[in-house]
Amino acid sequence: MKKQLIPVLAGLLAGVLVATLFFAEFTTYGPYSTAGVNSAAEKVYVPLGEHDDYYLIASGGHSGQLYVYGIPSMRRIRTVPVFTPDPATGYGFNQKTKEMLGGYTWGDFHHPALSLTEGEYDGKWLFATDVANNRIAVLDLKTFMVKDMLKVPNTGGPHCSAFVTENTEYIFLPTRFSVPFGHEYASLDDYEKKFKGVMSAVTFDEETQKLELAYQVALPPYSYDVADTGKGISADWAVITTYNTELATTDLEINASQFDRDYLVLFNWRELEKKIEQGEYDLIDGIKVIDPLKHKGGIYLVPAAKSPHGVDVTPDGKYFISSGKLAPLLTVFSFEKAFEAIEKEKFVDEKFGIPVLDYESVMVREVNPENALGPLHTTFDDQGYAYSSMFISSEVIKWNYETGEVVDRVDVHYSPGHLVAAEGDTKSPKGEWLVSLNKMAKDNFLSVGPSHPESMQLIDISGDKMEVVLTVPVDPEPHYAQIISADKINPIHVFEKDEGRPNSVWRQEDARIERKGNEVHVYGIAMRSKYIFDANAKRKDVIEVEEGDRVFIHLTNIDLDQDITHGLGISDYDLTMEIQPGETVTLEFTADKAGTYPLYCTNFCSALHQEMKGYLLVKPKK
Ligand SMILES: [Cu+2]
Repeated sequence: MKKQLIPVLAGLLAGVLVATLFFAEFTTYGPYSTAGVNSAAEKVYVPLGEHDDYYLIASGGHSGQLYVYGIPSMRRIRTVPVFTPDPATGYGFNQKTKEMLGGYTWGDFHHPALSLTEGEYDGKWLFATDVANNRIAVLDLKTFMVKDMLKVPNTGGPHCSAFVTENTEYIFLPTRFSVPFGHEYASLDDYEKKFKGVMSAVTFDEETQKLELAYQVALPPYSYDVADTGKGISADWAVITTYNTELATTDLEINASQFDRDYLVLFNWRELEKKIEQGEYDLIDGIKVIDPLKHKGGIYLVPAAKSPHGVDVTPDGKYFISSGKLAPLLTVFSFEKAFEAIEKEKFVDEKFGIPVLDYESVMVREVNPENALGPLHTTFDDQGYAYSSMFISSEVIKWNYETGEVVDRVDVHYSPGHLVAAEGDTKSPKGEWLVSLNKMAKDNFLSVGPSHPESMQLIDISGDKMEVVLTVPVDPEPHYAQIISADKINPIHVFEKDEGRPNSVWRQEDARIERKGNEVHVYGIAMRSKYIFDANAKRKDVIEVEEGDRVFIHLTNIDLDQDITHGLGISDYDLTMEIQPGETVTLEFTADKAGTYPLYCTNFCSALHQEMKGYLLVKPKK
């Protein structure tokens, strides 16, 4: 007995020691500390019947989707398809959205950008960019649906976009990779001569709800990373970070990290607009292109710390802060100093026709918090503080951008990329909340195999000390997000009944099937709990066509009640659609397989939802 007692006690002691160390580790942050449990939980609790105070609008990265969360609960409210087909909503399956996606089955949604009025979110539109397939989309925030999509030419991934000017005059999309015009073949030996770092200026017309390419700028063949627009005194300006100013064409890990400084591109978009008006551009494949080698002015380069990633303009519009991912520095630059340097032509060099400003004459201060590594992005609160993410040291640093003083630091888990504070990139940030978009979750959640989710952490920034109050998993991969006051967004509950809408049917007796040659048009109704495709048929819920027919099913959901959405799935035809209350949607396909195919409502709509079904009958060719 005595012999056994020692190992047992030793084991207990070791256990206590391990537990102490373990909890000591975890009491350094967030909801796991005993003292903080209630307050952190209370801070994020939103009772049933009440709603969150803010929307968090996050890009879904290479899922091609938009994620909508509520803050402070961090509940994921909706996944909205943007660049990728989505069977849950029929997006990319129905006629209109299939055409809009242009045949692509994925996208890489990098940055969401809310429309602005006088530098504030107006809650009307959301712009989204696809880094994989060079597209920009616009969503109507009354419906959270994509209204238009534009393919952007001459671009190798609009990574540092979209960014929007103070009154949504332009949405700018600088490329990530340089490519030759028209994506034509070119040897990489001709990189310097033939490749261009094209930035596109896109406009959005609220009336027609259309995006249009206004002009492009042929910037040097660097890589462009992130960007921001000015505010107030700097409202006519915008700034972009570059890397690979070494013009490396292979092994960028080494070859694009040679120089101690890369550049920020500083440009005056009013001046560029004037150039276009005055005809100072080349017309290339029908696109107006400003080439700084020929059309000088309005664009400048500012040297910045090695391979900068983020650049963010302060709410007062006075400074732009760049973060060098290969240098531990946060650099504060002054717009006023830059304007003065431009006026006095304090140029130290010229690159591809663009004057390079003297670093010292634009820089205000370098901030280098002790042991903080990998600064990426900066967001702002309502008290004059900046919050910067540190990718390598996995923390958020709170600092005063007027003095450079670091006032607080908090660990995040792990490796934050972007971070976002409530309306933190507008003229009037709200403070209150900050979300750290972490690239790694590692051990935070139950394991689902070798690939882990990313994580988002909600941080209370209302007091002097930042407090991590909630950690949630997230699908790959939010690159950027914006937080907007919930009261700025007013979605509709049902689509307005519009009897003049093409292909719509509102009275049951008007539902009909019309044949025009080998085209069959079904003008049908979806309602609780049935389909009416042909009011005069023996079986109103059956569509019968001939093999080879081109079929158009135009369906109107006449249930004008909130949340009564219907669907239509056709078995074995790989077809699905969603029809929201009051909406008319068209599904177009060729009936190329003869046979009997059940169809049914995919979206639960009533107690008799299971009864909402019918048949597609495809008569074989004789
Ligand atoms: Cu239904």
